Amino acid sequence: MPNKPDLDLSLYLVTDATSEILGDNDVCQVVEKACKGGVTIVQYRDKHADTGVLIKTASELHTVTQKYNVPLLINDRLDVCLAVGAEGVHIGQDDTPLEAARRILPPNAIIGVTASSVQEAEAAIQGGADYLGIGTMFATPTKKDTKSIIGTRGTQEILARCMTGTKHSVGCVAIGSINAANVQRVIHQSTADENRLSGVAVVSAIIAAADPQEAASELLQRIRSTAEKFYISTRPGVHPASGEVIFQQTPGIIEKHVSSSILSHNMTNTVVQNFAANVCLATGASPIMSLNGAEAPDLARLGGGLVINMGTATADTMSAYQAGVKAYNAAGNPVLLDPVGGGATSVRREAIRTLLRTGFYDVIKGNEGEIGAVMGASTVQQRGVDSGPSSSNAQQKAEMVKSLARRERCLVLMTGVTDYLSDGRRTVAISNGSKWLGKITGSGCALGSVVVSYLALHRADKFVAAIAGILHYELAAERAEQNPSCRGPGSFIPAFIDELYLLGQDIKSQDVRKLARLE
Ligand code: 3NM
Ligand code: MG
Repeated sequence: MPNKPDLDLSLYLVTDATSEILGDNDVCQVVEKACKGGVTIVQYRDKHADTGVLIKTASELHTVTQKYNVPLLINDRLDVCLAVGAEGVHIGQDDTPLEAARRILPPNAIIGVTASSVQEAEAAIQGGADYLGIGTMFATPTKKDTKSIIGTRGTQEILARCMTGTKHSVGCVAIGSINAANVQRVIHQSTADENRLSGVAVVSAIIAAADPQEAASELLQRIRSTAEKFYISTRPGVHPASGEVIFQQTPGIIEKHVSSSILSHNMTNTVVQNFAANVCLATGASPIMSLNGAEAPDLARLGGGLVINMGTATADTMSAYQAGVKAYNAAGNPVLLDPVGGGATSVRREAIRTLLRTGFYDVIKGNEGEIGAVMGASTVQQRGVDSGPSSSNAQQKAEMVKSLARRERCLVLMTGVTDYLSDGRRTVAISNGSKWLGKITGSGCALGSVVVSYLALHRADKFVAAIAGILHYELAAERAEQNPSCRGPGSFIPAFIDELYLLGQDIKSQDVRKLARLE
């Protein structure tokens, strides 16, 4: 048996004996298949069986798990653990208290404790728990009496306090509706700085699977490749570019974009569709304006990016947005969330909450009120979707984007006269653009369409990719405003489309360093 310090929590299987999940299958056979597929630890959990049955089944399970060198823990029942000599127990907050369990079990027994809050986690660590089971991540039909649904944000708060990345750490697994489709973003979004989940615990994703071995092996493979697929802004192993390096890289990225025909898939409102599509074309991307969730999986595989522009959050569009983010997350291609008018109505606030729960966004882009709404801290009641008067200074805005970027583990772009972009580590203020951008409809939405195709194109560093997209857009707007043909918002639009195209043609002869107003 592995010693306690070697406890591998990567893929933690919890059994279930109910017919809805186990069906007619034999739990020992299912666990054996799961062990073959690579589960690293097993918990025998049966809330209803008689003690005699529990001991018999646990003993049979132990024979299986020992064959695969996988520790077997017993849910709640110390007596069953002792009776069969299993490696340890898992206890909930209402079960035998940790210190009593420690006294009863042999010194090398593994004891895991369920924690749903920072307080419970701290108490369990103080008490010497070997690992924490953090939950409930998402509501699950498997356990009907769950007390608190904490999501990735609640999990992140616990991890931030538990120092899972240090040597005094305790391993943590999350549980509740985790499956192959969401496991990577759940791990990514739960991470707090260096503190990440050691793994995830699942019941139905393996027990109810048609092929438990295949399901376990797929889950494990995804868990192990999370960092390559989901990262905040810099691909693992790529040194984050800053200052001068960003200026050096920008023209090359823009030039590559111009001839890329990269897909910019927009789920956006009818008001801006035409303008955004023209903007995409002029920058070298290939736009598709499709609000059909059913075709999102096919489109997601084409290597482009998706804009979810929450302009009209009806039941129909919401299900399309959700299908969209799931499809792009699965394909590993970027998604930008534009929470249009996010703070204006309760419907939109609820829509933001739903969308944040559904998937991972590489970029969250909005004006100050919208970013505030996403933070859940908006005190300003928005009137329409236009940006209202600003209530904070530059420092506060920079702090806002930085803290949201850290919380959601993505890029945050706050648009305005000055745009603020942060990946939680690097924050930049960009003061290029034109006053006319604020006088035409859809200029913010179209910027999202451009940023997402730049992200799809330049994968090494999303922060640098977003800056290149923003500069392409805003330097073109400046040139359009200076063009004699531009007399106001109406004539600005065609001049702007022209300049988006022309800037792409002569970007190599431009001194981006001199033109860009970056801080
Ligand atoms: N404990 P599934 S949730 C056993 O929140 C259990 O502590 C939970 O099942 C907790 O992976 C849960 O099928 C069931 O959603 C998880
Ligand atoms: Mg329990």
